[in-house]
Amino acid sequence: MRIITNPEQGRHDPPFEIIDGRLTPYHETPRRVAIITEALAAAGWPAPETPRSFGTAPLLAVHDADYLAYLESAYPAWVAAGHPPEAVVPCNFLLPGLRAGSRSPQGLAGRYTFDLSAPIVAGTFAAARASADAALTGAALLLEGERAAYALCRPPGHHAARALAGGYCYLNNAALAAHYLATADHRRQTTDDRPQTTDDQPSPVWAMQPATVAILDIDFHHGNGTQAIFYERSDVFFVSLHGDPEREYPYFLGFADERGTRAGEGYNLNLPLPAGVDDSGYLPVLDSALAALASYSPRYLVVSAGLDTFGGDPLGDFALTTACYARIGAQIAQLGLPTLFVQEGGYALDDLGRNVASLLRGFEQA
Ligand code: SP5
Ligand code: ZN
Repeated sequence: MRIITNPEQGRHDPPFEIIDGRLTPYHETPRRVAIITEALAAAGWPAPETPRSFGTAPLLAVHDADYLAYLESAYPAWVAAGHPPEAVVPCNFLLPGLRAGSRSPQGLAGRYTFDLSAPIVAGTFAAARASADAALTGAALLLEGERAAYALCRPPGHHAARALAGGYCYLNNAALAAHYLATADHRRQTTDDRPQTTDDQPSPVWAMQPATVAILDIDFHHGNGTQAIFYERSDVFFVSLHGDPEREYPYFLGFADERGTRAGEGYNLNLPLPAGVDDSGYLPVLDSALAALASYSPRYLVVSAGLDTFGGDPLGDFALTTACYARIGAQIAQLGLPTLFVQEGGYALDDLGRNVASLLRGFEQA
């Protein structure tokens, strides 16, 4: 399978984060890409490809324009205001009962960020765009007929919502790819020169029958951003296995009773799991997630591939083994769908490369 990653992604390298009240070196480091790239090369995969540039239009389909403008301008505005050059990190958060008026660098950071793990440095926006381009290129490869692709994204994306950064995420790579796949037919029809429909004409068939896409999120943490982006939509089905938010980050979404609203009702499935889940506890739950996904009959599959479910991960409390990722990959392959793997979390640096290789090899050899 083809591997896509962009050297520009390395420009995002924040110095620290604050976890559980402690100042900590940043877990989501550029070394993660080097580690994965080296492991895949050692296991015989072809060299990674550099993504195409998709520009701003696909980003605007998923994220708000004012949020994108913030991501682009936040660092220079922060430094110009005399704040320390290490990183943009909010001290205050815009919570219910407070007013969104302040356009100061601190006011905007508190409005567009939901935790202390999404610092913005000079290269953050360029890196996030490069990462999004990798995911969009993977989606384009599926549209061109590839069976599968692996977008080696970082920064990751699944915690980022329409206008919120958090949890190492700025642009939601998996959501961008899923939306791109779901609207491919529509784009094909509207970018040719056939007459546009007017109000008194019936909608054309392609507008009534969008391609359906499923997102399977296997990162240890619930993909709150992806869920929120598609919560009212029926053309993208979201299913996630993750640490129960009753005890784990992101705490405020990811419960089993979140099933989607309005047109999206029934198109969101959360499977929160207890601490210590091992291979034998995880794989049957994955089976049920895949059964639900298959009954939706999607045309494409996007996998938010986090490896922080590994037993040795510093941020997760599951106990999966390297061998389990091959079985996860094989089970996913059984669906027989064009599949895009999008890299999310995974912080056990000594094992991360082997775990990714196991997942992709399991998929390819199924
Ligand atoms: C993409 C991704 O995986 N983002 C994760 C961000 C998690 N940030 C907060 C982690 C809180 C960890 N809590 C302590 C765990 C000790 N077992
Ligand atoms: Zn995670």
